[in-house]
Formats: sequence, C-alpha cells, structure tokens
Amino acid sequence: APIGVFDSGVGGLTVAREIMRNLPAERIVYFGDTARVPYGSKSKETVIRYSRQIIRFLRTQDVKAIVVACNTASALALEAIEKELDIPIIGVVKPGARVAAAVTKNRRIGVIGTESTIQSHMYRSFICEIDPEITVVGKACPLFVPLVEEGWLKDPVTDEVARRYLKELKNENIDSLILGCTHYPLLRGTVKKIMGDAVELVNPAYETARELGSLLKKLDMDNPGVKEEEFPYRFYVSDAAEKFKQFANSILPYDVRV
Ligand code: DGN
Repeated sequence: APIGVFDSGVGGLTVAREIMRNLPAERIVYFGDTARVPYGSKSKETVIRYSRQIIRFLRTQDVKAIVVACNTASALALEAIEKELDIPIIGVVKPGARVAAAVTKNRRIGVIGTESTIQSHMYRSFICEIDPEITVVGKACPLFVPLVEEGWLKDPVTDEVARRYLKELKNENIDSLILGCTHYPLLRGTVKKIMGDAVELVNPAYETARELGSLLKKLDMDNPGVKEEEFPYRFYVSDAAEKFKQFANSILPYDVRV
C-alpha cells in the first residue's frame, strides 16, 4: 500500500521529495489542496476540517500511513486528527523540533513559518518538552510562500523581503533556524546569505522522512523490496492541475502526471 502525503498545495512536494529519496521502494499518493491554499492564515477549526476531508480522500486510496507535509496543518490539526485514525500519521513539526533541539549549542533557536504556525507555538512546545531551557524565537514570513510560487528563488525582491523579515532574528543570537514551512527550503540560499554560516538551517523534511522510515519498519509496514511499478507516485490536487504540474516538474527529477 502507498503512503499518503498531503499539503495545502505545492509546498509539500519538498517533503515528498525527501520521502522519495529516503524510502525509494515506497509508493506515494500526494494530495495538494490547491483550491484552498493558503492554510497559513486560516483558523484552527478550518484547517482541522480541511485535513479531515483530505484524510477521507487519502483513505479511499488505501494508504497505509499518512504524512502531514504542511507545517500549518501539522501545527494546528495533527493533535485532533491523529486520535481519529487507526493508521499511523506523522507531521513535520515534531521531527523538526527534535532536530533543532539536538543541533543547538547555545540553546537559542529561531523558527520561521506561516502566521498560523508561529502563533500556534507548536515548535516551541515540542522543543520545551525536550529541553525547557531552550529559548525559541518565532517569526512569521507570509510573503515567502507567494514569492516561491512565483519562482523568484534568486531575486533581489526576495532578498529584500527576507532581509526585512529576518532582521529581528539576526539580533536574537540564535545558532539554529527551523525552516518551518514547506516552501522555505527552496529559499535556503537566500536565508543562509542573510543569517550567515554560523546559523544552522534545519529542514524538518529530512527528519520527517527518516522518522517515517523507522516507524514503518517498527510496525513492519515498510517495503524493503524494489518498487514493482514504473511510476510509483500519484498526485492529486483540488484545483489548477497544470500549474501544480509545472511546479512539481521544477523540483522533482521526472515528469509528473496529476
Ligand atoms: N504548506 C504550508 C506550510 O507548510 O505551512 C505553506 C503554504 C500555506 O498554506 N500558506
């Protein structure tokens, strides 16, 4: 059976990409809610409702486990929906928090994400559960999402927006920064340039893919063999398939069918 991965739109492909790299024998069904993106400015109730609907769809595809690739949905909805499921489900926030807590030396961590993710303080809660002495400083960077979707990854406008957003964080003496939104790993270069080499950038997607692998293995649900199919990945969206396809083709190493 495949792994279900969902996101508010295209961004979750950065997470799907890590799962593909880490667990090459697994099949994936991806759902991007392109009709209702962004989730980053919506209320908790709405994000929970959307997540439930998507999970219902994924279950019709017979998935054996679900990955909530969206940081906003992981922060706002995972706690509510995991109780309702009888298959494993993981989000990106807890794995991201775990890595950051392990990486920091001065116990000062920054988090950037959507408004809802930052306001939820979920990264902070998970990090403080691990080590209450750690200080977590959050900053919402809502303009990053449209800039990435516009393809302005290396652009003076994006540089300027990033400088404005990251200005406060630069004065916080953090030594690690969580890229707490699916789109932000695509701006790694820009963020790195501004924050400097002394700040380690944490992409929660790596650890999520790794934890998913361990979880499947532990539950004896992994697929250790080689893939049987030539095209083991299926993509579904709620709107604008062509645009999704273009974005997917720019970040995945093959032609996707949506
Ligand atoms: N996928 C969302 C996230 O990781 O928070 C970003 C896109 C959005 O819904 N604003």
